[in-house]
Amino acid sequence: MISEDTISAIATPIGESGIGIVRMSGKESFLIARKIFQPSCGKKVNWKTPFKTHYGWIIDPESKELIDEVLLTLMPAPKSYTREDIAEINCHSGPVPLRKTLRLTLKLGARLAEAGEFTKRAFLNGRIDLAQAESVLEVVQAKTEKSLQIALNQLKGGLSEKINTLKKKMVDFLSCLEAEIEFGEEDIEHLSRKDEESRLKDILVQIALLLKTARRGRVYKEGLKAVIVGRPNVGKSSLLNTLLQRERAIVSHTPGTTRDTIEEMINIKGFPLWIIDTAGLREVEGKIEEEAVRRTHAKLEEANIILLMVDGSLPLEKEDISIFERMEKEKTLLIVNKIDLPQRIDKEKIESFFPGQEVVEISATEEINLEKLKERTAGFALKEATLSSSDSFILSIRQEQVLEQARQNVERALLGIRGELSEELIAFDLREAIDRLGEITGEVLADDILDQIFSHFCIGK
Ligand SMILES: Nc1nc2c(ncn2[C@@H]2O[C@H](COP(=O)(O)OP(=O)(O)OP(=O)(O)O)[C@@H](O)[C@H]2O)c(=O)[nH]1
Ligand SMILES: [Mg+2]
Repeated sequence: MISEDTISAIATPIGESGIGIVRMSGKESFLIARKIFQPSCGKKVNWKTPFKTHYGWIIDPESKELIDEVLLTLMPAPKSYTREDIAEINCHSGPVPLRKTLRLTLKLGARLAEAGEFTKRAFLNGRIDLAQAESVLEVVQAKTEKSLQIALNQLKGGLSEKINTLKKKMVDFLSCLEAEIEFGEEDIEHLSRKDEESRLKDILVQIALLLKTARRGRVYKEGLKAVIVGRPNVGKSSLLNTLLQRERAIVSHTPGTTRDTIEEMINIKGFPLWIIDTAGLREVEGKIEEEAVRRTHAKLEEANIILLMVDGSLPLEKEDISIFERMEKEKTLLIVNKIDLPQRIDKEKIESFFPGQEVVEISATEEINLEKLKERTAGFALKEATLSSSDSFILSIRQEQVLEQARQNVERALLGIRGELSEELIAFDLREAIDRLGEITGEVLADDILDQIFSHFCIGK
């Protein structure tokens, strides 16, 4: 289904840099390029030679105004990103030449592309399926090498393959059911209810597995949260700054320096990790100040890792202990800071609160043992995402919801079998589930879903 109109957009970010690209896709793109491009030194362009780059100038055909010195690449259908004729003009990247070149293409008959429309065409023209199209966005947004690997695996079709295998199993089963419905008691071989049940169970297990790997994959995409907590002045903000390698938070010797939470992302061993610095928890009249606790509490709730810090140069205080008591032990990593100073802390006492756990001793300002701290933190992160990246997938919220619906449909079919419901009803649920899987790869689709998906892309992608 090749589109009728030709789209055009600036495909690179606007700003001053080396190269900026205006890209056109559609039937008229070569024609428009021909009207505005003049090869240098009177050379001729062979418009039929594909994938050749031509050097020359963009000139307004009406006013003869010189717009930019460019390289023009022609990619004829179907061997292009969209499977349509694509003309890419590499301009000097400045807002003026790019916008002027774009405006010329629009004047000569192209239409401004919508967000994600190039990728949408690649999908509509059958070069990639919807799961692959969505992963283009994941590739662009990947924040670490690992999340990039996962996204690229999806772009290659890894997720689609899994979905299609699952779908085939369901279709096979459905056709057995349908044969039974059609031929009733006649002489075809019937599946026993027990066989039916075990086939559905197998399908359920596989959907559940996919949902689980997707949740883990999300760790690589969205990152984990590590919250630094402790009483005032132990060095929480200093640790944040050292991990970021810049002075993000104000550090001072006055307790109570940090008032609000500060969140920043770093890359720890391939995981995007949000480091959250909090206001010190202090004790007023024998109780931890409730307001600070409340503010920090919300952060602790959503934290995957708690970096609980004490000051090694001072004896343990009641405040430290009441903080210890409030933390979820399984996700807490205990840090003794300021080991560059003479140590006065009672390590045995700390360890009695965290039996069997390693206590990491660091100096935030002198950068001692930071690698070890990163490794231990990554260890926590790994617990959340124990799969190797090639097995992981990042499902978009939409894909996850659709897969969840499919799971519910299969579950209903299974209940139907157990409850001796008619084959028709079971087939109905199964058909629904198959349709849901089709929505992931894009075989079954409503128009507004497409618009919604591609609206997250940038224009020119
Ligand atoms: N010697 C030494 N001093 C440190 C170390 N880490 C932090 N400090 C000092 O301790 C003081 C408090 O540091 P901050 O990072 O502001 O402490 P905080 O925990 O964020 O304090 P609040 O925001 O008040 O809760 C500052 O004077 C830091 O320079 C360390 O590893 N060694
Ligand atoms: Mg602070």
